[in-house]
Amino acid sequence: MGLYRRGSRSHDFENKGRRPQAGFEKGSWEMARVFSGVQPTAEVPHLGNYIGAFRQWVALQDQHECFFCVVDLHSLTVPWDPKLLGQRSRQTAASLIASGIDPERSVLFLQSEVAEHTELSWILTCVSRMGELSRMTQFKDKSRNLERDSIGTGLYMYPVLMAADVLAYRGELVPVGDDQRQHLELMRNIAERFNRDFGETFPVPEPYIPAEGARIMALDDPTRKMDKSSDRPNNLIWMNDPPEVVRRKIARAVTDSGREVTAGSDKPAITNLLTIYAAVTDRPVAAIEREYEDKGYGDFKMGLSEALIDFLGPFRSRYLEILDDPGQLDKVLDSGAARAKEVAHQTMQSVRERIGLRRS
Ligand code: AQP
Repeated sequence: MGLYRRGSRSHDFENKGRRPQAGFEKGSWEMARVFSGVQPTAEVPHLGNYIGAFRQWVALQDQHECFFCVVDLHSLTVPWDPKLLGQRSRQTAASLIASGIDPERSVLFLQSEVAEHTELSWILTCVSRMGELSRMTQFKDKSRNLERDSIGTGLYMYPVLMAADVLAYRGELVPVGDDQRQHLELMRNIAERFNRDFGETFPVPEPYIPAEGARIMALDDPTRKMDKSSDRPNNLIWMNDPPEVVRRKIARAVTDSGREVTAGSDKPAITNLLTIYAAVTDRPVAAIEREYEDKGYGDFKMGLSEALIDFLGPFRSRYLEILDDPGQLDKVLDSGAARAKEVAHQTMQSVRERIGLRRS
């Protein structure tokens, strides 16, 4: 390896010692095993994926043992195109490297290439309860407009596969956006139940959710989350949006009444745009509020567009560069899968032993 440069941006989490910085949820890890994943449900991720998840992943890889996964099996829980899936998995892996994931420090792989995820998922299915799965709001949201008879079982079982993803590596810290909070709680319950019934096997994973930017909202509706699978193209900024598209989407972004550029519960749209601005420029929201004190929404939106364009430019060129060398990307994913398999295989040996899957 060694052909990929380090991420174009490093965030100020670096050199902060071996503990999660203040503002993150519980935990004080010196050195943890980190696991997280992203679904290949689009060509590239959106800005919400980056701010809510990837930028924490990039920072964590400096001091922790990290496993990052393109969770292609998860993407089968909603309708998919078999002709596109493989390509999207590759593009999503390239997006992670372009965002700053360094395959020399982090294990990067495709979920479906490590069969232990599905094996453990079945075992954990037998440890999970219908009641707890039925309470998952993401399942309720995604199945709301479907007839009961046509709701895919995969959508229902999604959080169990997610628990298997993390527990197969005995993951301790799970950096995710706020929408995954409830799934993390379920994962913790499953781990605790397994440990109680079969003996201490899994660490109980802790969520690692940023204090700022954990839920980036849609540009066209600040009451809804920025979302890949929405049918409203102006809800999001794709990581590879060209400058003219960024300018158009930001110009059309919903604002609040008044003209002051300030964050607050009465200004959900401007608060969201300020959060994005702060994240892509590594500045505090208060500094941006001060910069626009005597200016209106027009100037603010122009400043935000240019900040986004500066931020996304390096991503776009690295992403294309990585896709241009498919052999190198294959090497990264092959070696990632081999390392992941080694670890997951060991976990499965103890799981099988503990639950009695053996000839005796
Ligand atoms: N709007 C968001 N704000 C902050 N974080 C977000 N994440 C997703 N949306 C936001 C975080 O990104 C990581 C990868 O997400 P995923 O691919 O697993 O998909 P998702 O959480 O179901 O949401 P998406 O990206 O909008 O995809 P679809 O529409 O396919 O469901 C996760 O850590 C997630 O929390």
